[in-house]
Amino acid sequence: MIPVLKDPKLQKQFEEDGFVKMRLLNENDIKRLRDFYTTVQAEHEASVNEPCLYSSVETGNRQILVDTDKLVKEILMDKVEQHFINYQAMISNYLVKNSGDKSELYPHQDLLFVDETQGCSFNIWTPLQKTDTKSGGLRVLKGSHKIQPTLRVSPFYPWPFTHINGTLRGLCTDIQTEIGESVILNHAVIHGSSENLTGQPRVAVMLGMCTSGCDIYYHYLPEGNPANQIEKYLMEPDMYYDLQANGKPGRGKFMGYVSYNFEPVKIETFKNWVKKDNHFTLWDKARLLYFETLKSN
Ligand SMILES: O=C(O)CCC(=O)C(=O)O
Repeated sequence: MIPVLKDPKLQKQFEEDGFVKMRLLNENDIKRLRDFYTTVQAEHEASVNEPCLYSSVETGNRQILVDTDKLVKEILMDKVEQHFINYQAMISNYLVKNSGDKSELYPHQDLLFVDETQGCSFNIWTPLQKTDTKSGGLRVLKGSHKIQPTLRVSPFYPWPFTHINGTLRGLCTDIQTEIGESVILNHAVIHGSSENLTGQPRVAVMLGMCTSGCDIYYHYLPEGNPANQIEKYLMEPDMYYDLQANGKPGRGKFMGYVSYNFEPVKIETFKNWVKKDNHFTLWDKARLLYFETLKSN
């Protein structure tokens, strides 16, 4: 894999686990990001369709997206330059998780942006307050980006892991972050976030990144289209400002239709990954391979 992190140890960890935690920002940086959020908070909250988790994209306000991206990059890109190599930055967003006992985000993967045989794409996820299992912290299934290649399209598709989602959820590792820490998260790794019970919205900023030199794609499956009619677009990062409410790109070069078989991952494929993966204890391996029925929730 072409490295994206300068530190070989962190790169190795990122390749093996699918994520790595780093301290990139200081308290003043975080304060600037918080202060700006207070100026756009009302518009974020007014646009909430999804009661638990919402992002700047849902405001439908291009100016908010442009201004957010400018500020995030002004604050973050120096640090990115210090720690990353072979990268291109895409766009950034606020990602807000409301407080509530139904606010857990179940395991999923993020969209596919690049040909993952050639490079990778990832988020730099930076919460603006401490996070843990009671305040919307991230949860990651270490190494799960290696289970099998996947095409992840927008806005909806039959996720190939749904039938074992309950099992995956139980295998995730909770990540705690202090103020100023970021999680670098491969878009292909299975992840979610824990509930937020703080009584306050949990606000994070996310900057999308990918390996330099990779073409950036967006796959759109219009509601009702069969899986052999996925629209594939070649994108420039700023084209993500212009996604329409239904998820269709307003700009982007249409490359043609692609077809994909979204069939559920085979239990045998999952078990082969468990056998080979070195994140599990011997007991977990035995349990998953021989004793337990994998479950959907
Ligand atoms: O911010 C969160 O709670 C979840 C983030 C996430 O799942 C994502 O970036 O895909």
